[in-house]
Amino acid sequence: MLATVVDGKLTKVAGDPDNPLFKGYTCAKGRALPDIHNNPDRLLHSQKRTVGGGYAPVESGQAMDEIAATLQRLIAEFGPRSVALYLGTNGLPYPASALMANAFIRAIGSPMFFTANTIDQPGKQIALAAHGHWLGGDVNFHEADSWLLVGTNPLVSKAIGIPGQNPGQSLKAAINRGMKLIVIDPRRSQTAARAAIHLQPRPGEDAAILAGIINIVIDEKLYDREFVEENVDGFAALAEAVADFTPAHVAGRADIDEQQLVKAARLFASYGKRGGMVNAGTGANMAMHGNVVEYLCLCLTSICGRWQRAGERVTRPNTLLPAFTAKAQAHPPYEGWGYGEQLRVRGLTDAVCGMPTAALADEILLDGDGQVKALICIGGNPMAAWPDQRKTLRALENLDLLVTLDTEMSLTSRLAHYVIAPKMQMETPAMTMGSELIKYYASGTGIPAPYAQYAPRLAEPPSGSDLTEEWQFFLGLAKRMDLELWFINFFGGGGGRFMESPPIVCNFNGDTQITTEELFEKMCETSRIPLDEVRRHPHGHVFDVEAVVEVKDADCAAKLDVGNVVMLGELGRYFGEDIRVGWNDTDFPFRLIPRRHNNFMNSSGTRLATLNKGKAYNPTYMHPDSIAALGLNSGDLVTVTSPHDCIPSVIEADDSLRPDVVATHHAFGGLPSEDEEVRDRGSTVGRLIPTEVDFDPITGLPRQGNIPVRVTARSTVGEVSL
Ligand SMILES: Nc1nc2c(c(=O)[nH]1)N[C@H]1C(S)=C(S)[C@@H](COP(=O)(O)OP(=O)(O)OC[C@H]3O[C@@H](n4cnc5c(=O)[nH]c(N)nc54)[C@H](O)[C@@H]3O)O[C@H]1N2
Ligand SMILES: Nc1nc2c(c(=O)[nH]1)N[C@H]1C(S)=C(S)[C@@H](COP(=O)(O)OP(=O)(O)OC[C@H]3O[C@@H](n4cnc5c(=O)[nH]c(N)nc54)[C@H](O)[C@@H]3O)O[C@H]1N2
Ligand SMILES: [Mo]
Repeated sequence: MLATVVDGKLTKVAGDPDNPLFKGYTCAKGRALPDIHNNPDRLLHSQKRTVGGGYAPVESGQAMDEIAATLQRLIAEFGPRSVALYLGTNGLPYPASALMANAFIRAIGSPMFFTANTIDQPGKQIALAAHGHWLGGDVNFHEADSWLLVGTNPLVSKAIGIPGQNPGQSLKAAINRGMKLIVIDPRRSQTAARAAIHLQPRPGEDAAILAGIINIVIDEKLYDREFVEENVDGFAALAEAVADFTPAHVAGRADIDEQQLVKAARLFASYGKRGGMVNAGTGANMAMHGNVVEYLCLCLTSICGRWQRAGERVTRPNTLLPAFTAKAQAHPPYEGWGYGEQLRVRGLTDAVCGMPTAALADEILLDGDGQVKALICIGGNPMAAWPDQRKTLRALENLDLLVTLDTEMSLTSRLAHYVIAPKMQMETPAMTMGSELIKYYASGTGIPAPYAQYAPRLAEPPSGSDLTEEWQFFLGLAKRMDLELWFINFFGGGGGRFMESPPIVCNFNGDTQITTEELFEKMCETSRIPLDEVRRHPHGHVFDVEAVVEVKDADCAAKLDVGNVVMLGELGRYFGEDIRVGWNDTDFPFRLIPRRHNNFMNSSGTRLATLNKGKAYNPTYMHPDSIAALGLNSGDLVTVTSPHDCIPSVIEADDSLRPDVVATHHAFGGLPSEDEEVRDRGSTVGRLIPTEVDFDPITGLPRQGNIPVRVTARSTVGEVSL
């Protein structure tokens, strides 16, 4: 981006036409960065809760003194497990934050490190563990003739499948050169509207549809026999597991046209010279069976041989991460779950996707050995984003110490004992290492080029402010608690298993004097392209990396596994579920699905007039015919009720939805006591979601999509109905 800074203050952000990948593109959230930085509601000082329940500014050093003392007392009395850390999405723009937070929690000896990943798409890492990784990497979207997207809308989310640097242009170029896009989505999303085939099923049927497609591909022998023979295990087991998912069965349960399904399978498997991949998003992952959905995406990709092959260019060679040798071979499956720290509820454990965040509220509420007493949240907003808002509220109120690191008094910060005010994006240096790292967590993500960029600090923190960087806060605590921190530039997900260079480890103690710039230099000591070289290209650069996928090692016997017993076992049980029973439930005639808003990043920005344009709530989108059938009008106040709880909302006509489906954005709303402010704040979908009824036994992810609901008129805002 091109940022204009006047007297140290950020005044304008625009696209950078000289950037080789973004080509002048920015999103609404990026262009709003001046208003985000100069927001009058931004915290310029850390806050401490007063006896009366209000907040008063506290000098950041003093806040660290007091927090460190409380943590020491809690650890002495209840042990290290009593301290937990939660990393939300806004920890991620700052490359050192998560790493230092992780070093801190390890230094005190607590296993309780949670992230938003396990309320997002943890099935991606579970599936990769069960299936294995292809060491040649992904097919390049820019070269593929077909692509299949399941429950993701990358034109808005920029998250997966279509390269997110300029998704509109990338997709347009692909369609112009003949790519056939296939989209599975109960809503005619912005992405689905451009697809060659759009299947618009009932939500929650993605595993059935993918199994159905695999069944057709196997039955019609459209798979890549040579690739399967050479690189894939478990083919017979997969074929048997999907055999029951006949086109008629799938079309019936998913309520789609049988011929369209067959057409989609044939198009994906046999169209063009270079077939593309399959990626799923949050929509498909949150409707239960996310692990199986992700696993079947990998299975379909693998049986069709849709991975980069020997002699082809590496789509995502590292630039700021270390160089590696891409090879046309499998890294075998590995243990992905059921190990490590045991949770005290629902038989959950640590796993390759991280600790189950949906169980953290229970760990706070459940008395006894190991109970969590202190929680530090970095750039996350549990009250807005976690499932079961009322339970989350009880849990956060039960804590001896709640600390948030947040730029504003977010819904969660309003319950905190301390809110630490951080510097913002343009006041800190930035680099693209994290955008490279993400490919190890999920195929279809990251930047499809040897691209890197570094940006120095551009804006001054507002005058008179007292702001810290998140990583400095953790180093500050370490100093006061006399801890030694082992900062590891870790390569998470399953990727750490096959990175050729060992991670960089730095040792810090309270006396360490280091700047963020110096820390980045350490993190980049093993970069393929030296950081100095990257810095020479202020507009970002696609480096001249001649990385080509090498042939398979002569002694390599590793294979990708499409026959995992646990995954296919779940598919079998899912086949037996009579999904139609639920669909005739007159108490809950609609299914509520998630979708993202173009102008907000989860809860970030929802309060900002530049972005919400006067509409600071999340409507419940509903087909106009369904609104009429209820005798309601678009804009009416309603109550949305699930079997668990209810929320107020405002309905809005949207003919892109199936008539039996309603949709809304998550991470809006106030406290349950603020329901009357629904037209100013929206409401929290998480309140409708129980954590212990329908949940994934491996990751703990509850059913956050395909939620049975009824929608009823609400005469007064204050009314409560259940
Ligand atoms: N029902 C339902 N629930 C969901 C989802 C869904 O689709 N449906 N989606 C899930 C997904 S995918 C995710 S990732 C999670 C998100 O869950 P969280 O990450 O917990 O929620 P966010 O709203 O992203 O939290 C961001 C916080 O960072 C703060 N912030 C903004 N800028 C900065 C900054 O520069 N520094 C710091 N330190 N803080 C900053 C914001 O004020 C906000 O409080 O929610 C999940 N929850
Ligand atoms: N503008 C913007 N961009 C974002 C975010 C944001 O809040 N705003 N959040 C970021 C985050 S944290 C994440 S995790 C990513 C997520 O990125 P995506 O996964 O692409 O999220 P969405 O844009 O919500 O797209 C989900 C799609 O799934 C569909 N869907 C819902 N239920 C089902 C179902 O049961 N089956 C199928 N097949 N489809 C279904 C919805 O209609 C919707 O079109 O986006 C990131 N990017
Ligand atoms: Mo997410």
